[in-house]
Parts: sequence; structure tokens; C-alpha cells
Amino acid sequence: MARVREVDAVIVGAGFSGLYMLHKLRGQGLSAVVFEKGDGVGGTWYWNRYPGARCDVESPYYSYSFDPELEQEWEWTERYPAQPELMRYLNFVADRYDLRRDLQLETTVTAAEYDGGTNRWRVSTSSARGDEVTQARFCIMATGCLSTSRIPDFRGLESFRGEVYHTGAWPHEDVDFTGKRVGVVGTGSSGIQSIPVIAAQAEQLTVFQRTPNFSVPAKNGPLDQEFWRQVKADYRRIREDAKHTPTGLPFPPGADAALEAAPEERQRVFDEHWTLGGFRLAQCFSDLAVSNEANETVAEYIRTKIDEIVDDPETARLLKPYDHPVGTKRICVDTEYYATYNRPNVQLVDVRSAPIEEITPTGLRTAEQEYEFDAIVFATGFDAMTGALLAIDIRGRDGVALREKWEAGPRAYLGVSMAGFPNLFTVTGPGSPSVLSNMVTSIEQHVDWIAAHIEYLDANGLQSSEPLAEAEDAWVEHVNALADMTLFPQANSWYLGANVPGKPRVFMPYVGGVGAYRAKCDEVAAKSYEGFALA
Ligand code: FAD
Ligand code: N01
Repeated sequence: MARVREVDAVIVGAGFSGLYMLHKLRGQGLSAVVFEKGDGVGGTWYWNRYPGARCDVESPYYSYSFDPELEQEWEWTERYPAQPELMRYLNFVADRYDLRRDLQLETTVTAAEYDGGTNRWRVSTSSARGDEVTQARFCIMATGCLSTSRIPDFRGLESFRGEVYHTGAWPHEDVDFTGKRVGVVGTGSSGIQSIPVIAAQAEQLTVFQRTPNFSVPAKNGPLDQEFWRQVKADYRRIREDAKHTPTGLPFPPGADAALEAAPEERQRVFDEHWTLGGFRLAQCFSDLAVSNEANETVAEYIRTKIDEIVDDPETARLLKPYDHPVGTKRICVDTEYYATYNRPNVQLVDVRSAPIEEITPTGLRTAEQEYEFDAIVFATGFDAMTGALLAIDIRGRDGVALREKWEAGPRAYLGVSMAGFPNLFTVTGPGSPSVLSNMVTSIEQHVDWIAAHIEYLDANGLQSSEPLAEAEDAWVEHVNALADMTLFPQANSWYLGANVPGKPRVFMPYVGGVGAYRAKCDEVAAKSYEGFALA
């Protein structure tokens, strides 16, 4: 039988989460290995190489804060870094902290099974080296919330003779659309970022939209050097502030209610945020996330902008969302998205009224018409939050499968640990603020908390940690109750699993905010990990 490797911790995934987790555990003297499916580090930024891919959190805040030297050394060039710059950053981090010697790339974790007898996780991997098993005291899933891209099950997909792409699994080689007829399916953040760039290159672009989204201009550009100098001088305070706001960004959302503001004042605030650029428009008043009437004021503001920007009234009509409140699906942040529809080579097709029926050898056919393409780009999103975890055959105490436990939707204590799965942790798992926040802030908080928990176990001679079922139940109930107080459940969003046929409809992230969540996690730790059974 092949040798079974032993480490203190297995970490799955080499994005922002896995890289920092490795650094942190090493610093505590633990041995760890990171398994990563891709052939490089970067996670999201490794896979999402589509034209126009960039983040929508400003560069000074979408970065690690754990080492003040790192934040002084690194130089961002743009207000919102694009995918290549984020990849350079994460590769720099991997080198700077000598992480690569414990990274095993091109290795997929297929199963993780807890052995109650030895109190070890047996982690099975598959790679070109063959199938292997690694045993570990701790197993940390840093597998990402948006890492399982999916193309809907369109009839005839295999028959298409042209090029097929998914934004979330983009090739590493340059893709050149010059002179080509391109179809893009999907108008979420990925579609909205890539459409203007593809339109500028392709001979002809047809966009297939099922649901219009609210989008606001990014107002991207070179990073203002004076602002950057000030951030660097004040970084410690800025980072500290970010830890305690609802969003994980170093500024609080608007404190005033839109419904209490005079119409002129509301207009002034909306204009100010539109000019500033970015998603803060959706957070500029305190009642936008909880009152339909308040939300409608910002929704109407964006619809008016669409009318102003888009020349063709019928296209403008199709682009205006009416089916969900602003922010209940992630608001999109774009560069010239709406204006792209004024180009003569771009056409918008509504596939709500006439759905895509099949992909044909030469293009696709909707209920109304057939289209011919040289390339089809699927910007159709992800099996979010649970997809990557459930793709692994995870089995806890007594062989119980996570797939069984989560049959009716994910359940976890603090979004970090599950009853029945001792010493298994998830970074930004369901039930934590994760995708509703600046993810790097949330990732660091989770990694720090998990590392401190492991340190506590070791310092106290404890072998295992597992949430109590009643603590988990109470947390899940709290997460649901908070979500129900907001407008979030009104949208058919991936937050709810609504984009994957058959997925249980459960609102997955914690809406209470990064600051409140951190306080709760700190309180649990201060009370000797209240809600956990430690042995
Ligand atoms: P990921 O970066 O997703 O990394 C997880 C890794 O785990 C992947 O590399 C994957 O290959 C690996 N993995 C998964 N399963 C297995 C397995 N079974 N075996 C081996 N390896 C496995 N967040 C923001 O806060 N601001 C933004 O502006 C922003 N922009 C985004 C733009 C895009 C296009 C997308 C898709 C997401 C964006 N996000 C943004 C969310 C983003 O996912 C997080 O900010 C962050 O990068 C997540 O890091 P992570 O390490 O937790 O997960
Ligand atoms: O995916 P999505 P995404 N027929 O699920 C459509 C982050 N991100 O990759 O809404 C026709 O949002 C679907 O239509 P509908 C961010 O958190 C951030 O764009 O289901 N259309 C929708 O239009 C984001 O929220 C950035 O009706 C179909 C689209 O495909 C998350 O990642 C950039 C269809 C999918 O949109 C996911 O974004 C990129 C079908 N059968 C991503 N099936 C930043 O800017 C699906 N669609 C930071």
C-alpha cells in the first residue's frame, strides 16, 4: 500500500484564503500542505481571466492587512485592480512568504473522511502523480464561494462547432475575437464587465439577457497617487476601521434614511455617489436594504440613468430591472456597459420572453430565432458557496456525508464549522458575511479565528473541536431571521441558490455585517469557544 503522508493540516485551495491560512499555520509551528486544482495560485483571479475582469473593491482595501511591511512594499496601479495585477500580487505573496514549498498544484481533492478512531482526516487527492491520501489533524476548506463555474444544461451544447468559453474558466492563452461573431449569455457582473471589452473587438456581438441587473459606473483609472500616499501613511487605522464596519470596508454605509430625505437631497446624494463610482450607491442611505419604498428611489435613479445613456428606447426598456430591489443581487460595477448598446455592432436579445432552446452546430436558437456565431461566451455564473464543498465527498463522524447533512441547504455554526465534522473548518462558509462583504477582510478574520482556535486546542491539550448541534441550529436560525428582515430574499439570486436548478432555496450569507459577526466570533472565543464540544 502507498505511504500515507501525515501533516498537521490540509488546506484545500490556493486563493486569498488558502495562502494566508498556510502562512498563519506555519507561523504557529504546524506542518501544512495546500492542495490546489489549478496550476497556479490566485483562486478567483487564476480562473477568471475574461476580458475586463477586475475587482470592484478599491485596491488599497482589497488586499491583505496581516503584514504592515507587505502593504508598504506593494504598489497598486489602478483604482480597481484588473485580474493580471491581482495575479501578480498573489504570486508576489506566495514568493515573499516562501509558500510554494507547501503548495501542491494541479491536485484535486476528491474526498475527505474523518476517522473517529485516530481523530484524523484522510484526504484523498487526484493528480497526474496518481491518487494519494494525506492524513491530517485539521482539514481547512479554502475552496472559495465562487469557484465552481457552471454552464446551464443547454440541449446541443456539445454540437457547437465554434469556440466555447465560460468567464469563470477562461483560457490562459489570449483569446482574439477580432472579426468574429460572438454571443454572450448572461448579464451578471461577469457579463457586464466583459461585454464592453468584447464589443470593442468583435465584429458583431449579441448579448442574451434573461434578467437585467442594476449596474453603476466604476469610474476606474490610475490610482490617485496622493490618495495612495495618504492610505499608506494611515494604513493601520484604515485596516482597523474596516474590521468593524458592516461591509469590511473602512467607511460606514449612509446613516440617513432615503425616505426621510427631501427629494432634492436624495438626488444630490445619489448624484454624488454616481459620480464617485462603485457600489456605494447601493449603501448611501440606511433604509435601502430594508424598505422597498426606499429602495425604489435608488432603483428609479439608476433606471433614469439607463434611459439617459442608451439611445434606443426599446433597448433601454429591456435593460431596466424591475424584478428585484437594488443590491439584492450583487450590484454590478461597470465600465461603459450601458453605452456599449449604442454601438452599431451590438445587439441585446431578451431571453426571458423567448428562452434559449438549444445550442446548434452553428450558434444558438431561441424560441423566436436562430443566431450564428464563431464563439459563444457563457457568463452564466457559479454554483456559489456550497458548490466547491459538495463537489468533494466530505464524510464526518460515523461516515455521515456533508451532502446528506446539507440536503435541505447548508448548516454551519458561524459559517466556519459543522456539527458532526470535527476539526474541519470552512473559510467564508455559508452563514458568514463572506460574499456580502469585502472578501479579503472576511477571509483574514476567518483565518485568524481558525488559527487561534487551533492554537487554543493545542495549548490546552485538546484533540478535537466540533460545534454542538444546538449552537449550530441557533446560528442558522439567526442567519435566516436576519435575512428575512431585509429585502434580500425577494430576488432570485445565487445568494439563495436560485440560479442552480434543484438547489435548496436558503439564503446563505450572514447579513448582519462584518463588525457584528467579528464581535460574535470574538465572544465565542473569549468564552472558551462557547457552542463547541472540545475534547
Ligand atoms: P478562491 O479564490 O475561489 O480560491 C479557491 C481555490 O480553491 C480555487 O483556486 C479552486 O481551484 C480551489 N479548489 C476548490 N475546490 C478544490 C478541490 N476540490 N481541490 C483542489 N482545489 C480546489 N470579492 C470582493 O470582495 N471584491 C471583489 O471585487 C470581487 N470580485 C470578484 C470578481 C470575480 C470575477 C469573482 C468570481 C469573484 C469576485 N470576488 C470579489 C469574490 C472572490 O471570490 C473573493 O474576493 C476571493 O478571491 C476568494 O478567495 P478564496 O481563496 O476564498 O477563494
Ligand atoms: O454570475 P451571475 P457572474 N439562460 O450568477 C444568466 C462575483 N463577480 O459570474 O439572472 C439565460 O451573477 C443569469 O440570468 P438570471 C460577484 O459576486 C464580481 O456574473 O439567472 N441566462 C445571469 O444574468 C457576482 O455576483 C465581479 O436570469 C442565463 C448570468 O447568467 C458573482 O461573482 C465580476 C441562464 C449569471 O450571472 C457571480 O457573477 C464578476 C440561462 N439558462 C463576478 N443561466 C466584480 O465586478 C444563467 N443565466 C467584482
